[in-house]
Amino acid sequence: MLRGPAGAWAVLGPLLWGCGLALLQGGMLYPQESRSRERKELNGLWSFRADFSDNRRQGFEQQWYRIPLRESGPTLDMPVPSSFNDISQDGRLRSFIGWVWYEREAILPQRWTQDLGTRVVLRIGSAHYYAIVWVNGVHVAEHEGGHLPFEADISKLVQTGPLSSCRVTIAVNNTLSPYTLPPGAILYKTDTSKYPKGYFVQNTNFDFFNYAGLHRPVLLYTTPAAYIADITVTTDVDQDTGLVNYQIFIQGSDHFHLEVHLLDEEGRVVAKGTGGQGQLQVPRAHLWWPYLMHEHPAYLYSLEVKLTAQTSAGPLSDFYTLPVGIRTVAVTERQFLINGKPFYFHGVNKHEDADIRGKGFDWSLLVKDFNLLRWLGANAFRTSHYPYAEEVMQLCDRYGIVVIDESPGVGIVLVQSYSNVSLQHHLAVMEEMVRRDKNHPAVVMWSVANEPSSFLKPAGYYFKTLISHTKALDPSRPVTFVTNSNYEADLGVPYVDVICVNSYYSWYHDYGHMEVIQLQLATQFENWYKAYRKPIIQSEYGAETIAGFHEDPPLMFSEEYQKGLLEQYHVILDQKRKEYVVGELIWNFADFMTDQSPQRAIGNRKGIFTRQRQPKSAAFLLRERYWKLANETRYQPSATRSQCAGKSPFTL
Ligand code: GCB
Repeated sequence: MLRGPAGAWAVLGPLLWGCGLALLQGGMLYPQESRSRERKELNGLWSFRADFSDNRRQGFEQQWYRIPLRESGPTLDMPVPSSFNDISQDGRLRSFIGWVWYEREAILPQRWTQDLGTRVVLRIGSAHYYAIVWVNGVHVAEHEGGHLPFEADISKLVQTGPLSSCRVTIAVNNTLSPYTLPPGAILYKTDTSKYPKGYFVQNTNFDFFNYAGLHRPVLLYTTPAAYIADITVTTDVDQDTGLVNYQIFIQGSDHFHLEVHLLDEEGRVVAKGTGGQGQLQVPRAHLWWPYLMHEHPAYLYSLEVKLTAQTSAGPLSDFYTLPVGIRTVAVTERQFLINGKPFYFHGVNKHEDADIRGKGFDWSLLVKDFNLLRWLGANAFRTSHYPYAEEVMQLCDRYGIVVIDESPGVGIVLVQSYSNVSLQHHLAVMEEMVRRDKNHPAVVMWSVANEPSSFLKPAGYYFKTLISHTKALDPSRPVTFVTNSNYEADLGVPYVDVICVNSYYSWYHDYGHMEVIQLQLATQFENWYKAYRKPIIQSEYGAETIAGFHEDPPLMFSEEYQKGLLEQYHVILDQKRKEYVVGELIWNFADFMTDQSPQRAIGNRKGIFTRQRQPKSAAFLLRERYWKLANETRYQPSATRSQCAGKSPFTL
């Protein structure tokens, strides 16, 4: 039976898809090459300087952006993308708080600087946390927030002079405040008998190292002056016909014509349309299925959009191709449905984290992680605790790895972080996130936060507003946040569609007593379910484990203890998944760096893989479990509706 509010959006979602769009101004399409578009990556070595001055403002006082950085003082070579923290041997840089400066020259093709029908855009994938950007000394952009892209149209700047190069300067500040996401606070230590004058530290309430810098690709790309600014696609299924609703935003011209073609994986046109908005119908559609749920998961169509526009510079064409997965998502009182079939999340929580590069994007690491996920038989992950790189989301679409897409709302524990200023910023971040990730079939649910103090009085209004805003932006997906509050005290959970609960039985309390886990976990599930009658995901559980530590009988921190603890959880998960538990996500996929503290032996060691991606014993245990779960929950299409005759099943 469909539950009230969730049921309503499950039914109305596809019809309402146009309404949410109106709230999203502007687009954030992934920059791609096409017949009308070029891109030039600015990855590689940049000049770099951290501003160690007492007030950290020397760079602004001396206007470091006006002349090449090397002319205003010494610089370091800094790779982009990468965090800057672990690159040098300078301990001060590892824990640096304040402004750092990046600079790089880019040579532009002549056409980009001479053809006024070309638009040149500078795009920064992620700058943590606050960024100011200049091109040739001219301020072009400013952005708050460390995990989402932003861009600046620099055509006018590069098309006005005889220059064929441009100098890009980016100042990045990693300071967090109670009003940023995630929140943090600078603490001045004023006792001069203990600390030097002006001494301060940054306190945070999250458990990962606050890596900073230019974490994702920086690039220049072009579009014609009249261009496809945004595309939004939602999908539905009627019997065996796939429905693809599209809406396209154009900028740079009021007089244009749009053609859309939907192509299957063989390149055959299966549907076409014209105009900025419409519905394509695909008879006998191949649905997008999660990994291991179907013999041919992750089927992607291509939506080819062609714009022909009249402009003052003459007629222009623009081409953009969007991958489209046709699938539905719905929530009932006890189930999470994908394409109308019960889906069980068996997967992991991750971090963007690795040796040396910190949170810097790296293709080798990315592909290795996806190979490990597939080896493990994981069908899902949560982007704990911030949106991951766009390239990660693209691979999830291609491999069928289902995503709970989480905002950087982690560590919202202080009362100030529930202020109007914080809420407004959080709403804006959700807009940026939905705008960026709305077209990914892999994304099946938004998570607005992790472990906030949702028992505090202002949390009720805060989460009600935040969740309803997110639903208004995207009525096609359920919304949640991840709680660790008591079920009776939580003021945010009434507004979620799926309850996501973190618990660390026999780890953060009852140390060493694995015998209490079953009772405590069963009580947890029963309490939440009785109170809300909503499906539940065990969104974190785990134990700190130093690879190579062995103790039998199991002791904390040994590989045996991690395995034993997981096994105790699995007993209850196996009972409750027959009722209303719809998923289990281990904490964590891999060990990761944190702040230094007596509880952390060089980072958080709850990974089932080490930070170098080698398996601990628990990885083999989970692998056996996940493949078994996959076999039990696989959807068997009837012979007549088989969607992939002649194709080999996807197995490892
Ligand atoms: C949690 C947090 C996660 C931590 C984890 C731990 O509840 O959500 O960010 O890393 O516990 O290991 O303590």
